[in-house]
Amino acid sequence: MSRQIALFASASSPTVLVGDHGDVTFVPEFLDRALADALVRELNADTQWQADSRMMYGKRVLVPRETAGRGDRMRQPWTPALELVRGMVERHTGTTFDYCFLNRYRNGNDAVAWHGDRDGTRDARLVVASLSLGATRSFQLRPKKDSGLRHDPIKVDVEHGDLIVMAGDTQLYWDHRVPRDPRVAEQRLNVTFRQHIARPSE
Ligand SMILES: O=C(O)CCC(=O)C(=O)O
Repeated sequence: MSRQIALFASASSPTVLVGDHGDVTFVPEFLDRALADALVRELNADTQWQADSRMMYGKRVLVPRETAGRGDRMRQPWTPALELVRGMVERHTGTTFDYCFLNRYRNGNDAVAWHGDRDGTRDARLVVASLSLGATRSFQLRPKKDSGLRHDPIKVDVEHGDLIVMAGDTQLYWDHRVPRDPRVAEQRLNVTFRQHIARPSE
């Protein structure tokens, strides 16, 4: 199956979304529809999603989306299509990834608030490659409050099969989010390919 699917895969030339104190590129139609559809089928069939919670103002609240992790040495391994796509993303970025973090936005009421990935950690400069599947949603970037940068929010509609790559200083200077959009009735999945760097003690 993977071989057949790979024949249909395509990558368009990237568009630079952020080039100042960060490096964010957007690749529309990184996956063609057949491969994107196959990935959604596999992830829907075979992922144990969990409802995460966060402390907010002293109360524990559920985050408005479901999450999961898959990858090397993880309880949930790569699926065949995910493994294939990991290879494509690795070739595109020139980076290796050993796990991915999955978000499931059940409809437009699910969202992720402004945040940077790996905030405050020494891994903040690692590449994060973010793949969109399913419903079209708005992916937004803005400078962190303490960054000293001035820039209006950057907004891009991410569609089924689109890829966003965040590299360099992005996570140090920029936050990103996917806001609520009550007009959206369909599910969106997001796969962020990441690197787990072993600590000396591991
Ligand atoms: O769903 C997305 O496009 C963004 C996901 C995200 O920001 C994250 O997993 O940290």
